[in-house]
Amino acid sequence: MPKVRRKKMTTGAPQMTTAEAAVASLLAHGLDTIYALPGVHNDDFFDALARNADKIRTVHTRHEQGAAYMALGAALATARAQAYCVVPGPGLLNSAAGLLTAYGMNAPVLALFGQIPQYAIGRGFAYLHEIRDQAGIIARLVDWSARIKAPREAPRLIAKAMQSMFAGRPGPAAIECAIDVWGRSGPVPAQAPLPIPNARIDDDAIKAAAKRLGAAARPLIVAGGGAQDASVEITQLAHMLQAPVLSYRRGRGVLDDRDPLSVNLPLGHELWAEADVVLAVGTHLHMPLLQWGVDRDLAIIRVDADPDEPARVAKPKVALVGRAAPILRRLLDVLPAHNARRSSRTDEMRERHARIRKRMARLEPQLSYLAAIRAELPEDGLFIDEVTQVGFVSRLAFPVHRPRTYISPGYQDNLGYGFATALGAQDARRDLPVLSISGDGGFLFTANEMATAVRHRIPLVTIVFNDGAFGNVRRIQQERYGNRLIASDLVNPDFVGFAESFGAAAMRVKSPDELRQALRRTFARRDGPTLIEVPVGIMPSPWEFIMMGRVRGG
Ligand SMILES: Cc1ncc(C[n+]2csc(CCOP(=O)(O)OP(=O)(O)O)c2C)c(N)n1
Ligand SMILES: [Mg+2]
Repeated sequence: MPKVRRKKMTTGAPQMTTAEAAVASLLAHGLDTIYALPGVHNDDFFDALARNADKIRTVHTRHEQGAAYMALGAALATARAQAYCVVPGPGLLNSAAGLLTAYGMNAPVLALFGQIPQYAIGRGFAYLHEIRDQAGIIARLVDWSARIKAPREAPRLIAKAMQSMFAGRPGPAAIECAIDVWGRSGPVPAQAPLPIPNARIDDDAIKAAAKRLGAAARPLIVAGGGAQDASVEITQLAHMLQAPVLSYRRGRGVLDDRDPLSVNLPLGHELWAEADVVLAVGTHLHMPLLQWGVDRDLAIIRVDADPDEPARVAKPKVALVGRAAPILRRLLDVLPAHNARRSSRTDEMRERHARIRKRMARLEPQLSYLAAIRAELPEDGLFIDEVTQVGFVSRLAFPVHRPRTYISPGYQDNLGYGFATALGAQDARRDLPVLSISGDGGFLFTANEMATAVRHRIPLVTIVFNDGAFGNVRRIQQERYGNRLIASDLVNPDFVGFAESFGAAAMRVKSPDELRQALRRTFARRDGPTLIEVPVGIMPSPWEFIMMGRVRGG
């Protein structure tokens, strides 16, 4: 029976190679760019890209991690699916940190991996780039993966991959294809993009949530990465409830930081201690649940795209599963009937912000450098955070005004993700200024991609804060390990000379004021990549504002 059906489906279907079918399918899903590094396993696929170069750009990087991170940055900056393609074995592993980060950040990144000849997979014949159980390795990195074994399978599997990247918790998907299958021809049936299923909204749960929130005396909203597309709804809810909105890394910008109800981590920690009802939207709630504590006086309402997420650490009072925006719109409809009369918390919040700001004022020069950046980076420009001193403070104190304009690596917090991720963001959003910050340690993880930036004329502005050290590690060794320094000093290139040697613009600035002037000049030009080196000394620790203790539940 299945055989008959298959025959019917392919009757009259055009003859194509697997590679041609895959490229046609990417185009059918709206992709216009692929980040890639070629090799013999994927030559037929790259030739199909070459023959479609007027429809899909191939941005080649200098290392596979660059390709994965660029696809990640492009996905985060556009909220659309993005793809990268690399060779199997070492190519796959080189890209794996990027794919892992895409998983942690719920980013729709499609990885296309080559494979050894189809007949030999799993047999250990020592083919070029062979790796044991490649499919098994991939299956640990993403939620959905498959291998294309014949041309006719390509459109369906790519459509399924695309669907999986947006269904439930969004995230990456992966497809393998053997070296001898990419070039094989056969009939290829048409396949339209598949619909993205969304969970039915549970009206009983909406009512329960509305009742609890409406009656709350000290409501608090916590916004994570899953709230980025629900900015309008969260802003309305916050005002309706006079509820502060806590955001840290991935939720920054969901509520405009000019709104006094937008609160940072240390203020959120205080408010968590006082809250009677918490509405957590698109967040693991990792720090609150695992570090700050819960007790019976706190009712938690979770909104999450992943049905397994809400009850993972502690069972919430109400769980709403699905995309945040439609759920919150329904909640906004029902809430007024249950909402208590509320007086404005503006004055209280302004006073509390002022107190936190005063405590954090010692975080210099980080705060002044961030102020210089904010003064010059337009509101809709993108800021790409890194695992560095200025980055840590940015998570607490860089004012963000719009959703999806602050990109931070989330719980992987992997050093070296920033520069290449920012390149992808800037490549995909050439209409906006994109600014990347790195430490000297993190920058050299993907500094080779400066060649990619110049080759593809990507006008990214990169600031490298150079303290000649894995500064964060060094400070921990100084403070907690009796100053026994190990593996934390760094030998660096002349960063300005380094960037210029690729043909990028570069300059060195020595103060926040100089940085501001350099940024103004650079943003006015935007005709290619620019590196700005900022030599810095030891910076004060931000950790007391990040790793905070238990305030509930004993
Ligand atoms: C992939 C990865 N490797 C190692 C670390 C551990 N780590 C965290 S911060 C840091 C040092 C960062 O140095 P740099 O980029 O120069 O920033 P600085 O702290 O000096 O500002 C290291 C090694 C990490 N977070 N991620
Ligand atoms: Mg450093």
